[in-house]
Amino acid sequence: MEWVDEVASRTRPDSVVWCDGSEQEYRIFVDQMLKEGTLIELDQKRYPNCYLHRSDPDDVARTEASTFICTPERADAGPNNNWMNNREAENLLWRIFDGCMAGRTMYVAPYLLGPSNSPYCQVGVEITDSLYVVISLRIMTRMGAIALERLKDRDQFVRGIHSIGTMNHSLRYVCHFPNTKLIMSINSNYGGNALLSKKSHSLRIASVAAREEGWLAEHMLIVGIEDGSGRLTYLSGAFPSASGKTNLAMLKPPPSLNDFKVWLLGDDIAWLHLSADGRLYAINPEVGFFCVASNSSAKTNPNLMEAIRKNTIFTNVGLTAERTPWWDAQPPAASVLDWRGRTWHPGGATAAHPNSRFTIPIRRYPMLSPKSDDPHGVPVSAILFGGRRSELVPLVYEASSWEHGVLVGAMMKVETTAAADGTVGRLREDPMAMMPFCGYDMGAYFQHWLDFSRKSKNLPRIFHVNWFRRGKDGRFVWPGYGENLRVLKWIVGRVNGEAEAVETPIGNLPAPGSLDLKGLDLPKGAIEELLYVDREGWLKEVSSFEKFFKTFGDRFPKALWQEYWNLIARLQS
Ligand code: GTP
Ligand code: SPV
Ligand code: MN
Repeated sequence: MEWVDEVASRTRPDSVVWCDGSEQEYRIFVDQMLKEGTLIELDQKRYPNCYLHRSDPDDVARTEASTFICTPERADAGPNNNWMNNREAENLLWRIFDGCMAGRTMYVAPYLLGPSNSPYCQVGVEITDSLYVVISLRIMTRMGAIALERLKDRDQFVRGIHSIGTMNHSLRYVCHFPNTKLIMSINSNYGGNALLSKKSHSLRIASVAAREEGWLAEHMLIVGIEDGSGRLTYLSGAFPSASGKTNLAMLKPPPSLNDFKVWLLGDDIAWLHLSADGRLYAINPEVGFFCVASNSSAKTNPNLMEAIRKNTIFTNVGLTAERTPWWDAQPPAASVLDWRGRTWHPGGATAAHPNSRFTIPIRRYPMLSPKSDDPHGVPVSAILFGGRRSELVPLVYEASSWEHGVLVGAMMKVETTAAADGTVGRLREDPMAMMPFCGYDMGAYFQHWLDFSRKSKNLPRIFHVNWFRRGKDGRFVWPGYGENLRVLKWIVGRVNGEAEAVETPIGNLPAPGSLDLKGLDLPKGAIEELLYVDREGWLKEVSSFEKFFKTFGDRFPKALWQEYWNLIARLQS
């Protein structure tokens, strides 16, 4: 309460509202937004309790250039983060926050990350003047009274201060102070910049604590794969932003593999703790999805299409005359307004913004794992790293050891997507899909990963997958989506000692015939292309990482350099 008073005295709102997270309160907030025009009601018969939100056209994605880690020493943030001195940053930010809520209401939204009865549960409090943030937090986290309850016997919580400010792009800041567990964000109202529970708390602040306390806070999906015999194998997977986590977590088996069930636990963030049995157990701190609209259809993701029919906030999609949401993968519609509310003409720029998103309560999801609320989480048997790579990188390969797997994760690259500001399709490094989200020096982060092999002999196996290879015609070679289960089946087979592999310099690939391709009509030569290891190409690829790894200086682990030189030697031999 002292802290809330202090923030109020600096930002000077007209009133302060403490959020209880109730249904009734949600209705009041939604009604208020409908009146203000920050939400648009969709056809309530076809989309009950669903609304459209249009953001400021200049505020549609994470802005990495305005995201900072603020610590006493630059070295704490590493070359992977923008850095500001913590004291200077706080002074600067308080000057921008000064009086910024005048004429507005300040909302205090306490939230939990993780099940309330979990030893890994964390409390955060976000102060904000944005109702869009408040209603999103209520979908994405366990928000309200339940979190205050938890604070009764402790004062440990992550403090988040957010304001829409004036939306002045040049004064936009998303600043993280890991040492005091404080986040300050102003002049953006976009998901990853403004919902401070998400990347800011769950990853940037949590990753620093995770290193100190010996666990992992990762940009990962979590799924349980149940095969025909009822055996469950849990996988987690780190793919860069807009590169397939949600879609893999929501996978619907193709007809030829319909004896499988895929249970969802999480689609974006996983906290992993080592248990007494030496296994890594994963929980999803969130209880909602903030997921990509583009390409989502009954064909690519039928389970998602079912989930969005109720209680969903659509951000920056198009709107049909029937007041239904509309985006690229929807059947053609007459008279559509684009995401900015302007008349859309077929063939013009996309009606929905490429980074348009759905915010959905996880309980809407038809194949939610019965373990999704388990306080200890689920034991992970395999960790998948995945790139978005049109060339070179095969459909799947397995690392030969934990250490080799850490190198595989460290050597991830992605063709950039619309999830962050900047050019789309530029190839850049994104180790473990954490480049934008690791709250400290990634050299130390790699060491933290390596350290797990000293603590346990029972760690998950590590794999790399790539659904995004393109042929000479520019089209995807692999059908992706539900068909990805064929690759997961091989991975499940590997961890259970059933599937065959061939050794190659980069790792173990499926032996001929060991990938289940029954009922899949791939063009001739496609699977050979997808599983080909081009030594020359790989030598170039691996060599390109030397410069990147050197940016971490002494903090880059010696053992990882050793893995690196071993890989180069294997490729040259
Ligand atoms: P964030 O929420 O930004 O972290 O993204 P994400 O990793 O959850 O990605 P998501 O599953 O939303 O997929 C992003 C885009 O890639 C969407 O347009 C998907 O339709 C597309 N996509 C996902 N899986 C596949 C696949 O297997 N093949 C192809 N071709 N596209 C895919
Ligand atoms: C991502 O960019 O990885 C997302 C969306 O999942 S955001 O919440 O903006 O981080
Ligand atoms: Mn993400």
